[in-house]
Amino acid sequence: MSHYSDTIAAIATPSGIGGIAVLRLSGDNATAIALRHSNRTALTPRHATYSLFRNGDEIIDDVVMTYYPAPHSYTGEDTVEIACHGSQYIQQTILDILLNSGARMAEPGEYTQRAFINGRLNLAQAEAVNDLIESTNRGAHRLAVSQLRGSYAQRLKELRQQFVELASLLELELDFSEEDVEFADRQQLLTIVRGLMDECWQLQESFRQGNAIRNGVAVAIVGAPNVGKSTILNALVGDDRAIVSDIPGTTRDTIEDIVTIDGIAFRFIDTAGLRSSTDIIENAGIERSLAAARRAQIVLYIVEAGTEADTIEKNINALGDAIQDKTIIVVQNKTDLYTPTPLAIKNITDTVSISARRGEGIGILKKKLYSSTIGNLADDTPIVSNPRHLEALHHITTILPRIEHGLKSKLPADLIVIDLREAIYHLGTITGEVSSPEILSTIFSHFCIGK
Ligand SMILES: Nc1nc2c(ncn2[C@@H]2O[C@H](COP(=O)(O)OP(=O)(O)OP(=O)(O)O)[C@@H](O)[C@H]2O)c(=O)[nH]1
Ligand SMILES: [Mg+2]
Repeated sequence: MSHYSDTIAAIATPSGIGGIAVLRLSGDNATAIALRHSNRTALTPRHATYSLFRNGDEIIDDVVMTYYPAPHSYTGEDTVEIACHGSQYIQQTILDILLNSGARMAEPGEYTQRAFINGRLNLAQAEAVNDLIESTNRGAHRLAVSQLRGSYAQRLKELRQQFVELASLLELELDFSEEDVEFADRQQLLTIVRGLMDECWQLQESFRQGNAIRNGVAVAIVGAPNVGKSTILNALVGDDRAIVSDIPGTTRDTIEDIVTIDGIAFRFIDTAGLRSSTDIIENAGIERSLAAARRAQIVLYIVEAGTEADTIEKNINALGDAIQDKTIIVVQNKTDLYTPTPLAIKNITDTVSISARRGEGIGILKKKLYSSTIGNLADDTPIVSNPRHLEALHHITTILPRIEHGLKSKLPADLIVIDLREAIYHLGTITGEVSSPEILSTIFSHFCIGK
């Protein structure tokens, strides 16, 4: 049974001229409205039916109508898709006619919202539909597909269900508070709380990666003047993007370019060489490279191969808070001239030796960039990419230790129940068991009409 009484209509394909365009009708009257304008008397479920589309006596177009009966359609409602010729005039005319025949114009994302309300998708999956439509690279696409399959939302839903049951048992104890009974198994609750804590931590951690996949990773290229930073940018981009010269201080402003490595967009920022200088313009450039390092997730610290580890460590430390908590990769450049030394430096994520001029080692550098972003995540590891989910996870991970503590110190059930209910609420906002009208309308307003 559908929860909506009205039938909605929209053009589902992008605006503009195409070979064909698809309009969608969804709701109880979808077939009735479609047949009113067809020369057919019935539509066979899941069959493509060739038909005229008429308005009274006027023939508008030859179309194909496909009928998906409830509840096995995308929205869970009776749905008819009308494929017409792609002229904008025809699309618009057919839409107007459908609206005049009793359909209502769909709101952005309303089809997916109905799919959610009718239980066809959970909320995380519904949001992933939009990510799928918006995915512009392989990484983002892979992410949306895995989220659409619902892996982690499904897992959280199960854990939430276990919480709900235990919370009910705890509440039951409150009704018998005189009698000092325990219905809820404290040990079982503790085990679930700990399992959930692990799960939430992992999901939170995965956000960094998920975010990188969706929005790209900023990589600052920093180091002393003349070590080959701009040459490295050019080698990564595969183009003469930045000016290279043997005069130290060549790069004075920051230069950026984007390179996609295995589906993830990396935004490289070449910066002015770092050194103390009395040249005012160069000083301004150095300030900018520190700012670039601050903005970046990954810092490539470039040195000439063979530079002493002590010197490198000292210079990196001098960057101070600009590189705190960053992934730092030390790149020993100019291996065609100098021999790289093994480096063991604290807080360094990785090292790599290259010759930017000859293009040697650039492939390895790209691999290291990729793996330090994605970590050692297997392809099917759930990745949280949705800021709304992250916020809910933050709430949950602050509540869970309280519950754990409460259980260990044998706090009364009524105190534990309060925290438990709160955790249950936040879990529900991810999977959609809890969904306020505001949450729903913000989510679905980002969708396009027709989806
Ligand atoms: N032999 C050799 N020379 C290199 C290599 N990479 C860069 N160079 C040379 O080193 C000099 C400086 O290179 P740049 O890329 O301009 O160095 P930079 O770090 O951007 O310098 P600033 O912008 O001045 O800070 C140029 O003459 C490059 O051709 C390399 O791998 N091998
Ligand atoms: Mg330069």
